[in-house]
Amino acid sequence: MDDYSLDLEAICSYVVEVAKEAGKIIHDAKPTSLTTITKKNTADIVTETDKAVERLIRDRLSARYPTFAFVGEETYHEGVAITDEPTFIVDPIDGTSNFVHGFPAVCVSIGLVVRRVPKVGVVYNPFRQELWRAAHGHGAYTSVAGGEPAKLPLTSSPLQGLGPACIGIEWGSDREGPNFELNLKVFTTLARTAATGGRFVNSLRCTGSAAITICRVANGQQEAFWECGSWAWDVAAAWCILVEAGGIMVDGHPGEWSPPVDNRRYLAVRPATTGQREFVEEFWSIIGDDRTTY
Ligand code: LIP
Repeated sequence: MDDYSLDLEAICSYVVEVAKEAGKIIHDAKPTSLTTITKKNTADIVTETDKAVERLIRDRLSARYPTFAFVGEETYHEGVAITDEPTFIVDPIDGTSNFVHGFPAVCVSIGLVVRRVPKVGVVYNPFRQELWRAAHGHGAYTSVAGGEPAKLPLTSSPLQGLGPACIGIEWGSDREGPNFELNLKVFTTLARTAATGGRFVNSLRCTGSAAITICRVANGQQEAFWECGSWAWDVAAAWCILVEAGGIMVDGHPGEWSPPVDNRRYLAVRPATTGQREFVEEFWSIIGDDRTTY
């Protein structure tokens, strides 16, 4: 129980049921160009399935928890604020571009935040039947196809800086201006050799789903994930899973070690016995004084 007297484990179990029901709709959907709607640009899209799934999740959660607030990607509009009250933060389909391409890195992401801190997280990929779940204080678990849940992290060793790191990045939908320029600078610095001014990291990965990538970081399978410009619904659920696994989430810009869930700039670092702080400081040093507009 926390200070709102919430049974977080019971909430998590119910959210898993809802995520699986939503996942069946996503799995059985057949998105076409007719059901794909362009939002800001062709890299920022939504489908009728996103909207239908959000309606289902909202109905289920508000019937069971009528006093909790709800923020969903597809019903969000400017002015909606995340308050201190218990709030479900939902991305009905994280990885919509993957979804319309039939690329199976797609998930339902349902988080519960209290005082803007993630307390419950469920991420479910219906195409791989891969589930991650966590409730604050109770650990994080993953399972595949209904198999035995494994406690996270699956693997853990000391962090040894950027050099040996596999890092998740995303291109996002801003392809000009300061946000794009900072992405280019960070990506090329991570990739370049030391002789040409870079950090020569082991590898960069771009899956098209922030939630799934953060869960992989929580698993211990990638060292970090960095994105500026994503939204609370992309990260809220996976953030809880990451922290329960022993990872940390800090600001994507230098300085803030405890950002709020709607920070829009995120650096997730995997569970490790040592080296998390040094890893973050090394990453932040690449950004320096450059800033995005988020
Ligand atoms: C997407 C993210 C992705 C990010 C995109 C977008 P969507 O979520 O998960 O990592 O780069 O900008 O926000 O739109 O598929 O729910």
